[in-house]
Amino acid sequence: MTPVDAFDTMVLMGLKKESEEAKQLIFEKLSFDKNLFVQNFEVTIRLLGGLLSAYQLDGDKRFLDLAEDLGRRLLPVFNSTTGMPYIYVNLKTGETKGKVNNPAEIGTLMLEFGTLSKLTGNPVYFEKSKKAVVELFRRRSEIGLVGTTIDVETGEWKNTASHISGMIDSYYEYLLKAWKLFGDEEFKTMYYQSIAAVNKYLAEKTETGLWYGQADMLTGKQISSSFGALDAFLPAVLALGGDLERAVELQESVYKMWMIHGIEPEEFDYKTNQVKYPGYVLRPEAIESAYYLYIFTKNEKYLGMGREFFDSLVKYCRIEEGYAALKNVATKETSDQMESFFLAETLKYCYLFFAPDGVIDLDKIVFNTEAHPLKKTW
Ligand code: DMJ
Repeated sequence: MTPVDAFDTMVLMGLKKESEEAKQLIFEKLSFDKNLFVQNFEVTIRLLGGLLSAYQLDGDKRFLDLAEDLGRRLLPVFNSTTGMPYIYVNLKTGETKGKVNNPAEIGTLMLEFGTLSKLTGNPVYFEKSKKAVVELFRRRSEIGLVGTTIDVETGEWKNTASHISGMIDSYYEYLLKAWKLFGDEEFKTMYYQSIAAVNKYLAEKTETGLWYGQADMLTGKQISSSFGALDAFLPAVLALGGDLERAVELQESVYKMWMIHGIEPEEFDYKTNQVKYPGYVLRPEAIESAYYLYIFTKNEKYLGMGREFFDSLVKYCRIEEGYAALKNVATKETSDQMESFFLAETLKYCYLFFAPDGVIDLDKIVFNTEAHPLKKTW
């Protein structure tokens, strides 16, 4: 997982020796012929997305062959009655499990499966991942919100809490980005309808600024004022969707949350001002949003924000062996953990603030949710 997730970051940074080593390692050792259950969403965004962007950046066809082999093995996830995917699939047997899934894991497959179809000429990946999203969107409530969990066999909602946090977050991101990458207007309509409901029922202005909380998807009634590190993806998406005003306002709140302890907590209650979960697992979202705002506004303030975020990573998370997640952002106690998204995303966005012009052109590429750049070559 790690060399694949990190490969394009190394390429963009011009780390030739390291990327060459990673490439050799991938071709020598990576095999999906394993009797193993994997989580479709994680494998799709990290491995399938990583292999596709590796292919587009490097040109070696073996990356695409690996991606196609993986894509074929993941396809059985869509064999539910509704067409929405199961959570897990066995890479060898095609057996599936996990029928209670969530919008993020159902709706964050389109960019990778769609790109695989475009690059291989086989439409099946695009069609199945699109049907999954459409089926999910169709089941939104009358006021336009989705819940946290849904049974992919019956189509029945199991948890009706609506929010922009983990388990829903990147569903919105991919509605917008699927339109940007494939030019498919149906995604455009689904995104703007969905984000209107999110802004109406989940956004809230308090004396500390603009925040997004949680509400019941059926009634729109607020159930929690929790905001967290994952929610910080939204300013980037709002900006990409053209709503710079809300993006700027929300990024102010994200910055405030980061500054409570000099590095952001996983969860925070914006009404009580209490940190609810004090860990930091090296997440990228706050940095990613600052990067998008820098690109879209050209305001140097976001460059400064990027530098501050990066400096705090170095100050609190750098250890001899790499970078460590924090158990507690107040005490800065580290844990023995570094997720691969730290290399795929967090460091990539940090670097891009200061990268030479032209390394990334947001008019030509779309980042998947794991920061793998996908290029519209079709
Ligand atoms: C990443 O794997 C992706 O960004 C995903 O959308 C959310 N979780 C992590 C980073 O926080």
